[in-house]
Amino acid sequence: MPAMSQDLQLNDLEYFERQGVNVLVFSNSFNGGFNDEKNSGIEIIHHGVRTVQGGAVRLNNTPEQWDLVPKMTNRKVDREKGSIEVAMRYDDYDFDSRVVVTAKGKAVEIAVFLDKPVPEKLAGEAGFNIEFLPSQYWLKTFLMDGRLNRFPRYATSQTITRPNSEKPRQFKGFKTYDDRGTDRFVDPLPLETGHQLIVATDDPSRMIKITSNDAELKLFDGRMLAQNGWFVLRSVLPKGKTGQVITWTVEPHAIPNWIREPNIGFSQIGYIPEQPKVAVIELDKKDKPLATATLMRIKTDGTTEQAFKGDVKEWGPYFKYNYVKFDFSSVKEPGVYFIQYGDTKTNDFLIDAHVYEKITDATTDVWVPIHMNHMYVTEGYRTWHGEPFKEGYLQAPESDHFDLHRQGASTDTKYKPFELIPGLNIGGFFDAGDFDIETGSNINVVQNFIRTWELFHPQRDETFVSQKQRYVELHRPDGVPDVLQFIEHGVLNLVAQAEQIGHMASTLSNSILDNYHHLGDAASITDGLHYDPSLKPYEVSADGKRSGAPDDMWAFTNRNPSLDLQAAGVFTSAARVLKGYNDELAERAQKQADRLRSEAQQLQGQRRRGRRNAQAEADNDWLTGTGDGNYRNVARNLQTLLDSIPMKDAAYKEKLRPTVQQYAEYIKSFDKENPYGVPIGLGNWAGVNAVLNFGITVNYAHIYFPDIVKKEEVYRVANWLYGCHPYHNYSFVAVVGATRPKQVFYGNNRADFSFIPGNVAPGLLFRKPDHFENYDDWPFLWGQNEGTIAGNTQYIIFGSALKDIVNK
Ligand SMILES: [Ca+2]
Ligand SMILES: [Ca+2]
Ligand SMILES: [Ca+2]
Repeated sequence: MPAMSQDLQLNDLEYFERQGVNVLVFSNSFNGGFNDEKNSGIEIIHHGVRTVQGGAVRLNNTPEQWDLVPKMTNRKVDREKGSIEVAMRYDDYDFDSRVVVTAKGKAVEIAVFLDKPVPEKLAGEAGFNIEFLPSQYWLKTFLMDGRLNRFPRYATSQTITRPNSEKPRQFKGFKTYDDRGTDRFVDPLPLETGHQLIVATDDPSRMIKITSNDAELKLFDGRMLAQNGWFVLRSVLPKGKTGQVITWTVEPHAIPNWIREPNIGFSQIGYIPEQPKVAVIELDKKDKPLATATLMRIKTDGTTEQAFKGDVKEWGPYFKYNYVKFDFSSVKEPGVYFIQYGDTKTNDFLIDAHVYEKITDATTDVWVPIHMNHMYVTEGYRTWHGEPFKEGYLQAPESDHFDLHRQGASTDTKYKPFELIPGLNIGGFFDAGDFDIETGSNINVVQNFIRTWELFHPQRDETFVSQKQRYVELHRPDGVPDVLQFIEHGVLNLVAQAEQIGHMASTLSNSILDNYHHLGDAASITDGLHYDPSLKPYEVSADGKRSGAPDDMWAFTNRNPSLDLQAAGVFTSAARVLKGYNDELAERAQKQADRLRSEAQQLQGQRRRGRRNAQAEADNDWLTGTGDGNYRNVARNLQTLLDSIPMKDAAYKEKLRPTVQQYAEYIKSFDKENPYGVPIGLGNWAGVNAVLNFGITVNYAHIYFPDIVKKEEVYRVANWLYGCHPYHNYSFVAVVGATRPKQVFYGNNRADFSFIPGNVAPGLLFRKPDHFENYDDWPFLWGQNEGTIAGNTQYIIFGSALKDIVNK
């Protein structure tokens, strides 16, 4: 009778479960891409929140993102014993270990086994670690062997330095730190040590007791080295021993009969009177759905009244929760409302004809200009950043890079490795929470702005941009529509790449890891002086123009003809748009478009000759509806076809009709797939880009074929973005969403637990096997909280189209 049991049980999804507690053992494994993403190993989901992760054999007291992570080589579930065994390996050190996790009543036992002793090089360094989410533990009490203490709000414990030779190798041999010539690294000292730790003795929802008789427990604060560090509990593996070397008993407290509070999903920005209004209510699987819910109205005298009472309809289970819906579409009277379901009340929201009017303003007026590279950006009394990268960009040498880039043996340019490529420090946009120029993303940005401009001609002017002064000021109109200036700014960098390099760089990015994780003013990432290898480290030339700091950014220049073709496409459109505004740039863009196109076609010609005919045939089948009718293919291609409508004749549009009919079916298919009616991504980066793409296509399909894709469909993605989604009901768009937008995002001000207005979060990160998550007190997981320049400009198209539809 597992459902009634008070003990932890191994369930069908291969994790340990009791009411209020889930213990996952490598349901999510470390993946090489970005190394430690704080998403892997042994994890605890405690009363609905994933508060513990990272349980594994690690090589540091407080591992950082680029410290080595173990590769899982085997995972074995033993139902009879109620245990999960994981084998892990560090190839760099030829070091294997095993961890066996076994349910023992209300606790799990974690046992670490070694078949061979810890390698000499790692003795005293390798240990079993587990990590606690700081924002869920800070200011709470803990007890170590009876000694009381409190988790610090900010990193203020103590450190020592040790010789670099004692530090385990970091990812690909990179270093996350600049030792200032000391040849020593910083190592945190423990907050406490002992044999029994009880965390959060003052909070039953977070209390966990950890005991080890055979090993010393050490508690560290990982934020001493990196703002995204967690509290780490570890036991160092003993030297020279094999067999069962460490045993911990971990007992997460469970609140008796705990049932998660319902999460009432609704649109935080509110609803226009005539649109469908359906709240999706996420319920604990042990929660019994109520028969009705009510919509309450807050009157202008401050009193409340019941505006509507309606049935709650069951949708059914989706991953770990159960879903019901409450439809209050019949309420059309403008006003201030909230939803009440049992004892749960939402914050208030509006029903009003104007609720969509400002949805893109924060993104266009604030987020985008703050991400303009090579400019000084100011707002009122605040400077967001000075002018970055004044020393320009060097030709990247052959290298394997930490942000997933690569430079091959040949530069494909006239420049030698480390030679200055002139003229690249102009225009362009910071990629995301980092400060590099991803060329592909910057092409997308310009495309997105051109699409917005050509369809909707937004005249909004809230930003002063002077390329001459390299100066941007927010909320200061300068007589030029901002979108035009953003297009110009993007094109300035892309055209410079084509002119100076001869083709498109894959990226302009950091050369050293210890300034890649920069948090602060972008202008201080590099020293602004040209790197001169003849100077000693930390030395500046007598004329003050060169330094021995190898911090200059690099241009990764391997030629990619398909990227060149993309650039050629965007240059052609940009030339059209910029004509009459910046004729000189328009001409340069057109010239590069023509050159890149013919060169790229020549380069691609040999490779693609065979493939091209087959592809053309497939496209034609699909366009005429004689293909396999695969909805996902339809979805992928429809946008491109819709975009061509203004340039083509009526017959072209008619030919699209059957495809759009298929697409209308595809839209409805999501009502069966999940309770929210949008495509939900399960990848390591949450699915906002797919959701936005879907929203844009639905909007355009409605604009061109309103008889097939009905107006009511265009609100699906808006609802999702603004709060009708799993986990919580906060808006994913920073500051957009009347009373409750998300509070923290992975922007470049994330160390302040803040946001840059208008940012769009990736959204709900799926953790295997059944958990959706979006932290709103911890910004540092990029997969759920980072906004990108391409995604946020996609949002501008989506929002512009939605406003256009609503206003018609
Ligand atoms: Ca990047
Ligand atoms: Ca302007
Ligand atoms: Ca420099």
